[in-house]
Amino acid sequence: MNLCNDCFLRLFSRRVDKIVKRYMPKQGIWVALSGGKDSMALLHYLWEREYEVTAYHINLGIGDYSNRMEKMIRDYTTNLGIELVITNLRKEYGFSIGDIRKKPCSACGTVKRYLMNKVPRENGAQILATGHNMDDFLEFFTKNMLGKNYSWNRKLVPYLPAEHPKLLPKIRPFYLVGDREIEIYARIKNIVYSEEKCPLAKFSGWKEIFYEIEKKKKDFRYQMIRSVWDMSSFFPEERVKLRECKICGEPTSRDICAFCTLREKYTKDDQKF
Ligand code: Q46
Ligand code: ZN
Repeated sequence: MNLCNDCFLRLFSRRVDKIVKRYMPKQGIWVALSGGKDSMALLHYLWEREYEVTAYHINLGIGDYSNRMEKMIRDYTTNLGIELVITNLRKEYGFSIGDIRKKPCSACGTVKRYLMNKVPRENGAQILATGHNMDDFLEFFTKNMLGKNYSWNRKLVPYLPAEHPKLLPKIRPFYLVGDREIEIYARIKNIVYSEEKCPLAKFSGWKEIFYEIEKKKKDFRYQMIRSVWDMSSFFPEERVKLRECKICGEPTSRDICAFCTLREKYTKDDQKF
């Protein structure tokens, strides 16, 4: 669509506000920041609308890349006057994602899910907001369908209520806008973010395919995500009984949670809990 900046910003806000106005509390909002465009734009969006937010960043210990992200986030949140909480995985838990050779992204996912729930909750958060966007969800949906992981599609919604007293509800305000829209928004608003990709990231190619389709089928991505949202509750439910980890007390479906298992495996002997 050829829109002037004002019309673009109106359309962008209309789509984001569909989620924010429906699900976002006014206080106790923690925003997970990686340093990339999505999370930095999300923080800016909420800050501009005077939501009371706390920024949260995890230094994952992926070489200098993690230190560069941390510095940029520190500078950015200081400029906006937003409180920032940082967890340094290596210093606080004795291991880092840079140490993990086998499937580091899967371990990283475990670490982020765990800390992004535990740290905000222990500090009074009511909800966790992440910068996941429409294109991310379309990619998850496509992969879930191809891998026959149908039940995982139940979670591809803009708001996930808490399933356990120790789990925070999650909100994805950018559910109805994608990479390209957020890039334009960030450019218009002069938002600082890093274009550097994590050195461990793998190229999937799915997003490029969605954009190719959209060249021929206008509004393809938006129509698809609306359908994913509508369909989510029709997918089979995974019945997992959550209990508390015997080591850390956080919710898990096993005796020992995935985070404590990782920590036990990768923490050096002298730093073990
Ligand atoms: S999972 Fe993998 Fe990302 Fe973690 S190790 Fe980097 S690429 S940051 S979203
Ligand atoms: Zn645990």
